[in-house]
Amino acid sequence: MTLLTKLSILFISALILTACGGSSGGNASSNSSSSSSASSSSGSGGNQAPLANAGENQTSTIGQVVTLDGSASSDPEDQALTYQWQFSSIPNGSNTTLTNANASMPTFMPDLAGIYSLSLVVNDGSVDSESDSISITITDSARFYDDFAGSGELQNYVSNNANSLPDVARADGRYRAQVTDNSNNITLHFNTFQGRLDAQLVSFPFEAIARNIGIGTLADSQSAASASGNPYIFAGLQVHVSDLSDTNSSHVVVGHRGGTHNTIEGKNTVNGSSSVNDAGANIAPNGRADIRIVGNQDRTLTVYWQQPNLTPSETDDNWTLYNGTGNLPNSNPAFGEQVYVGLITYAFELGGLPFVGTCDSLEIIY
Ligand SMILES: [Ca+2]
Ligand SMILES: [Ca+2]
Repeated sequence: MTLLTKLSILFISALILTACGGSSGGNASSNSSSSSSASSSSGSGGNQAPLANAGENQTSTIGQVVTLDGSASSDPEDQALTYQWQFSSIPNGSNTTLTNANASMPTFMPDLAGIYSLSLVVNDGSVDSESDSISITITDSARFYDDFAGSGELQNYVSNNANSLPDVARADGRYRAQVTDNSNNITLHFNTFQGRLDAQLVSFPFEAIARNIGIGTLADSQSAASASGNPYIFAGLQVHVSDLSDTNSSHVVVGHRGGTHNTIEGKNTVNGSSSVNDAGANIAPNGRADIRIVGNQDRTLTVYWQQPNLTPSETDDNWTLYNGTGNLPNSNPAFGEQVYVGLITYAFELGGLPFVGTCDSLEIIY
């Protein structure tokens, strides 16, 4: 082959590549017969490049699996896409890695607080997209803890309907809600009734533990309140939608439920309509139990209880799923990302009054 022939071939090849757009040499020869019609296309041979969509920026906490979502990526010709995710920056010292980096929805486990930046490139079988980027901001998980140390008013709570139960305080290291008046069922939590809630605003996922919570006498919160007359009197934990005027909540309370004494009651209230059941008579023989509510990533709740573990730092917990499943009756409300989680004490009508709601400590990790 003469030098002139070689130069001619190179020149002709260059013309063909230019006519095809030249962005993907691998397709140039196979599509050369249609090169004239592709000359105005941004891709090769009439094929347009796909569009990567790395999803919305997210915030989460250390130790919670983050799921990325590239499923809104697209291709003008609806060609099947492959995915290439990678970190563009992670916090100094992080050892995290992507799981399924070539899937539309890979995951990673953030191990340090900070910003995790990622890019996504998709490919339609012949052409790469431009990359799309996303930032995931990770914070330390937060912890609220109240051991009700000292005496005086509760501190650092949002109180809803505080007037319905005015006498709530810390008393020698315990929550003390004194119920002496329930006229017009003012303390009741049922259907559209909403008594007092003392709560923290937290985000899913979360875990809330109330220890030694339940009902006692005014003279001694650690003496079981009388069950004579089959009263409805309780104290426990409530999870409430972030709009406190909405009648959407779930709760788990300990006390007397009419003829079912010393029990744990579970309730879902959805748009002002309550579904309620209990865990059976005398499972909390002193009218008190430890209650644990896990708010899952999918905004459902899993409920546990145990006999009061009065020295939790020294003794292992031994949690039991509420009614074997951990589920409250029927469906819980459609909780948003944030909910209020806190303490309620309430009665139905006047039987069993006066009594106190009591609790040793409230811990919420979120
Ligand atoms: Ca395409
Ligand atoms: Ca305490």
